[in-house]
Amino acid sequence: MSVQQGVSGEPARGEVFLYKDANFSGNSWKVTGNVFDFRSVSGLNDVVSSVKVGPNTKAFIFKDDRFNGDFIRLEQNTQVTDLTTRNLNDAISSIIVATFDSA
Ligand SMILES: [Ca+2]
Repeated sequence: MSVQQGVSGEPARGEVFLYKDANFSGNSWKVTGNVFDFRSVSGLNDVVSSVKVGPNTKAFIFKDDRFNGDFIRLEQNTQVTDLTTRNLNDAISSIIVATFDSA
């Protein structure tokens, strides 16, 4: 399973932290792989408001399931305190998590 409920500390390589509320608060999930439909994880669909991406990791977050609809790319070590600023608050339904080696 590529999603675990609850996070602590900061995301490591290959990890993306999702939070239900802005400013990295509320329920949280650690994601370590692609999830094509957030409805497969209890309480996760259309609720995420803030995100942290680990080192050597990129995330693509999508408004719709199966990597459809509006999306944004988040570079390594990105922290988005409020997805309202990216027009994706309480809206994302799938994610791609990609890991790479340092140059
Ligand atoms: Ca939310």
